[in-house]
Amino acid sequence: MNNSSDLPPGQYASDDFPRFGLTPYAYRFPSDVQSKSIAIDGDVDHSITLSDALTDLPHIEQVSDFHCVTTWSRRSLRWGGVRFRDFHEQIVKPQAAPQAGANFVVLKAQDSFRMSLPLEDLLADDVLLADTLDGEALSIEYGAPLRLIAPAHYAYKSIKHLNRIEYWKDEENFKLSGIVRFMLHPRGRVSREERGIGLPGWIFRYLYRPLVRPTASRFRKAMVAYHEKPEKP
Ligand SMILES: Nc1nc2c(c(=O)[nH]1)N[C@H]1C(S)=C(S)[C@@H](COP(=O)(O)O)O[C@H]1N2
Ligand SMILES: [Mo]
Repeated sequence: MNNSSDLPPGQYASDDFPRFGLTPYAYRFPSDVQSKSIAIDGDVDHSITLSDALTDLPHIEQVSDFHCVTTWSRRSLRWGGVRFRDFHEQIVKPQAAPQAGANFVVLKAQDSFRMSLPLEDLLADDVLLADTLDGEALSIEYGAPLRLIAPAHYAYKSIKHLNRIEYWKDEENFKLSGIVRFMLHPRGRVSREERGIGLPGWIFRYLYRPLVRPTASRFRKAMVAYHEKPEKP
């Protein structure tokens, strides 16, 4: 049922699932949509680059809701991928060896988008490194070739086109500039309405809602332009 009563505070159910993000990213696209390559770096004993981050790990499917901070939510999306926790325990720990206390994780994407989360949040049961949506390989719109899915957090944490993960002891290694700094919450938990910092969460609802349509439209136009010129990502 598309009933908003069981949605988190301030969210409404959207029938659309737009390609979305901060406007500067509308015209940025991944250059490699094939290889699920991930570099692991930061305060680790060994910096490594995996050519396929998902090999040798159990591939699972999970249905979850997706909550954009601008208040639209898309219900019941079926993502497939590997649990971040499995990736961390079975690949990162033995191969890269993050140092004690390197619990602040920075995620980076091919379009230069970047995001941080405490390691603890990434180890939750429902956090995936996802490579499929509805059983199909991720399209460019939805984050090809690999994205994070962190359903308990606003979707700005669910970074698309993921290709680099850094483990740090010190949060100083992650600096956001200007407006972005106040827009993005270090944890961004949906249930607590951690939309941003410096203002109560509900105030952001009114700031963001007018931006939904123009932003979705800009991202849609950019995608059309991309498909018309596939040789120029
Ligand atoms: N690499 C990257 N990841 C990103 C973004 C982006 O612009 N670039 N936007 C974020 C935001 S704000 C949202 S709401 C979701 C949108 O995901 P979708 O385009 O699959 O709907 O991706 C998040 N992850
Ligand atoms: Mo968003």
